[in-house]
Amino acid sequence: MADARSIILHEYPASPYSEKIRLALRLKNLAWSRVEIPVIMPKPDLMPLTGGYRRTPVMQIGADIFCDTAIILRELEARFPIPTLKLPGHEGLAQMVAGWTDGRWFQASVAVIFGEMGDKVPAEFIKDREQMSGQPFNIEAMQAAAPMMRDQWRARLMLLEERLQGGKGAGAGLYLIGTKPGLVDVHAFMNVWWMHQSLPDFLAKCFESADLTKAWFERLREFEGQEPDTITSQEALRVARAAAPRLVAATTRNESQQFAPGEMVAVAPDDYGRVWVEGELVHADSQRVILQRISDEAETLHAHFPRAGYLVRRL
Ligand SMILES: N[C@@H](CCC(=O)N[C@@H](CS)C(=O)NCC(=O)O)C(=O)O
Repeated sequence: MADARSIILHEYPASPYSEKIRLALRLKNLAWSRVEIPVIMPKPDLMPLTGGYRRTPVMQIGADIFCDTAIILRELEARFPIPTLKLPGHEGLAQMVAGWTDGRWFQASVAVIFGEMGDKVPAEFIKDREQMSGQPFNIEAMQAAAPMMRDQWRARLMLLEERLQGGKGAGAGLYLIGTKPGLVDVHAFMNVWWMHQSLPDFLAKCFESADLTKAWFERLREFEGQEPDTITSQEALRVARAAAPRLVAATTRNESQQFAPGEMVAVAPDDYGRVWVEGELVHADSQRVILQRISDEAETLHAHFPRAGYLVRRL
């Protein structure tokens, strides 16, 4: 039974970004519930929680809603610091690595995986992703580029191998930084996991010259963690309605746009799915912005977004 303290992940099984969070939850051995959300719009029970943010995953704890894996991981680390994934040597670096795993490497995964699926990609999916990105989701172009993108993909995987080789000399080599799994591993895991789900033969071929990366991937996959409960989207709304957002000091500091608590602002991702979520600014610092929103279905909510990769403007 989910309650105001439960971690509720709004996700779908095939989502690679959700796998980052599922892995972090397994590594931390946390209890969690899940709501399976649609792969394409509409997502009618998610919108009241997020105010329009549509991407996957979204984490909910009571009436606090965390949009984007960067802020989800930051919050999990803050609320559940043991065992920590923020290892010495990861601070800041993990999110820099995420810029690479979520950017160029993810784009290579998209081209390889959808290029391979070709005609099997459903028309509604293509339409949805075109609407989300404002750009053509051109399967033919992906098919044509797939052989070159496979090379790209493997080149990126081999950087993990180099890293693990380097670590080995220092007596480690089990994880990307040192002997324990941390946030750098969580980010790097995503594309490898997605390829494993989608094109295991291609991944096996890449692994032929990447023994350490293969062992690293298997090692991370062995963490079992706790099985989540599946709850309905209606139940998640009920949890939000029954809860109050966690108390947070209304503060802003050194804001270059001089935002002050209480102002009406809007927040949107700077890449795709650029829906502006509107609300009253509660808190802003260099890595987080919190908006207070009131929705008919869930009453008062706090929506949390990262700063890097999210635009904030005064309404
Ligand atoms: N920066 C976001 C990216 C999330 C993302 O792009 N997720 C994909 C699914 S894995 C997505 O939202 N696809 C569209 C959708 O699910 O509606 C994050 O780190 O959470």
